[in-house]
Amino acid sequence: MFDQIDIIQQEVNQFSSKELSEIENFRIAYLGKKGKITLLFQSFREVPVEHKKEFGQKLNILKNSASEKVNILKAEAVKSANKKSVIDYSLTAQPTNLGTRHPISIIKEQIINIFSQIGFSVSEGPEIEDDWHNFTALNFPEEHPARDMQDTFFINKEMALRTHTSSVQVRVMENEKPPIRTISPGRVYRNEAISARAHCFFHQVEGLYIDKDVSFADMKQTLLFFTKAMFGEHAKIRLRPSYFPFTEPSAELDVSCTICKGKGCNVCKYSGWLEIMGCGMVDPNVLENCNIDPKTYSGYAFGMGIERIAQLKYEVNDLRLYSENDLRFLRQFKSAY
Ligand code: 2NL
Repeated sequence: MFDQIDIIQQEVNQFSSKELSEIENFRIAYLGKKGKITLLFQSFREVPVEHKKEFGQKLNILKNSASEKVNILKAEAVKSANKKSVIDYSLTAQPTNLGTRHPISIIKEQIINIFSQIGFSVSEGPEIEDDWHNFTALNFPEEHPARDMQDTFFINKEMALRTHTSSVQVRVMENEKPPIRTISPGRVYRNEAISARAHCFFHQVEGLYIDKDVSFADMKQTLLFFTKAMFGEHAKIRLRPSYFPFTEPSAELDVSCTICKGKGCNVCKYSGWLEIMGCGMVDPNVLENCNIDPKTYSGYAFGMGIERIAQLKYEVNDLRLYSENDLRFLRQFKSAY
């Protein structure tokens, strides 16, 4: 009899299940009317008097441990069944964290939109360029400082990270016949110490228009259209003479100060004007380098920094903010399109 208690106790200890029906079957088999433990209680009468006390105690421990086991296993089974099947549809939805577009992307899209309205396509090209497309075809003299390690990130003697997206436009001229009317947005690299005003990479949009009889006046009108579309109808432009190896004549384009509207403030250093891009007539040497006959065709080109335009539109005064991924900065462009 005592042996039987020990055997059943072992069976109880070993039993485990996550299924409610199995647990109920176990309960019936051990604690039910004809269960093993219940039957042992019935045999209590047959136990000799001197063993009755010990037998009773052991039997009670067995019964309690079996019913405790049943209760615990049932509770666990009910809990995991609830987890699987109960979805509270009345709960409010989890808030989703919507990202924001980067200010550089926003301005880039705006520039593309404006130029596409007047027939410009978009061209892209490699960020790692050879010497020909980045410098030589663009009329850079052999000893030009931009070809120096100090100004350009070289990968080897031949290849470098492009310093402007003019390299993309050289590729377009080599591969297509005029009329060519395209802009090339993209990231460019310069070997500069990082500060509020300079960074080792920035973003550019360059434009190129080549056809018969393209004039400086055409360029001026196109850039006036762009400036008004970007900064508003009130915007005025002026062109100042400048120099680039790849354009002749060359000019710098200023817009009337977007903050003080030309009256004079600390953003425009009391001049009333802000520089926004470089431009000029494509140098005949560049056309020739790209197999376009400069006697038949002429063209204008321009280049602007996207960071510079964004700085004026959003009044951001530190270039580093664009690449630090500080959410406090980026979240401010939530409502921008
Ligand atoms: C600037 C000035 C400029 C160009 C870029 C260009 C491209 C070809 C031929 C001739 Cl393929 N010119 N691009 C022309 C004048 C100025 O950029 O300050 N950019 C940020």
